[in-house]
Amino acid sequence: MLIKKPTDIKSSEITDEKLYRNRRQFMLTASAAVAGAVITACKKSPPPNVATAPPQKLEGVVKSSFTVDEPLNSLKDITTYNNFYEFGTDKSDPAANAHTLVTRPWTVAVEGEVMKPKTFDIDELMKLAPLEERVYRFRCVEAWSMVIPWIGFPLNELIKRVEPTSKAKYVQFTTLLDRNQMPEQRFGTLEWPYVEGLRLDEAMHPLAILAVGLYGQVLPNQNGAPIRLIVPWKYGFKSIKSIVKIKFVESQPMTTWNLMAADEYGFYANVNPEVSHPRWSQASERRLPSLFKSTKTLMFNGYADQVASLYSGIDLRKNY
Ligand SMILES: Nc1nc2c(c(=O)[nH]1)N[C@H]1C(S)=C(S)[C@@H](COP(=O)(O)O)O[C@H]1N2
Ligand SMILES: [Mo]
Repeated sequence: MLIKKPTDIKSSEITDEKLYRNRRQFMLTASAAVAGAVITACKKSPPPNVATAPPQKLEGVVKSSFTVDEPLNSLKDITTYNNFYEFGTDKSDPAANAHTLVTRPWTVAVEGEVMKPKTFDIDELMKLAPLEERVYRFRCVEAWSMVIPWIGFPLNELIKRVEPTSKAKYVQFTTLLDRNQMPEQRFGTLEWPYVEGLRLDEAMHPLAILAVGLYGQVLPNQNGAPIRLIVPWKYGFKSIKSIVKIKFVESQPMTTWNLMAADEYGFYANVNPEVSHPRWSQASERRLPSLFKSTKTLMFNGYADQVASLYSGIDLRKNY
């Protein structure tokens, strides 16, 4: 009789973005074992006794026409089912642990191939452009999705302010690196800090926003406070959280998931029902809180009319 070794377990049996087929896994086995033990131990301890601050309402938000007319997910769904590996790899971990993130003071350094590099204070950024409410479909590569009323402003508003040079072809985003505030950064779960990137024309697209809130209030920590990217036609992992640096560069920058498992996560990560991830079909999705994959996934997550032209002449099977 064959006994399954852990390495024989089909990756499709695993239900989230955690990494099992990674070359780095071999190098990290020891530290992962330690991390696993600590995570288990933490789960047994009582939940932290945190005084929950009342949600801060955002004033002067205008409704945008870039909005889908679909039933919204509840605030509870959006704030308790999260991927934010800096606070743990279970969907419930960020809600339990992200209270250690300190979001004021906070700065975002905008640098690289720009005429006017500048470090923005978060409160200055919040006033850079009128705050808009936009209801977007949000789809994770794990094949679940939500409909979320984000509050933010177009990323292109910030890009125009800093005046990219002719050498700026891509934009790289970096999350905060602070193992005291982000406990999982003590372990080799991912390579820290989390980084993501867009082509400059993608970043300039009016659908790409920097979000600072949702449901009328300041962004909850677990959703990437105080400022995170939202690119609604791409898989969730492109939407990097708790950004501290935005850098304009000449060549395609490294992205965290591509670095961890290049055969699973490409640079583009456009939602595409025709190109399956090795572990999850992308043809349909589970619209939370449903338990079933009964919603058909749309090309570019339903934003094809607006964004398909960005990819004309590109083979989306190769450039996944
Ligand atoms: N810094 C950072 N950003 C991140 C992640 C992360 O682990 N760390 N997870 C990504 C993934 S896989 C998804 S699906 C979305 C989840 O966003 P949400 O929790 O607001 O729904 O955040 C993305 N941004
Ligand atoms: Mo994701």
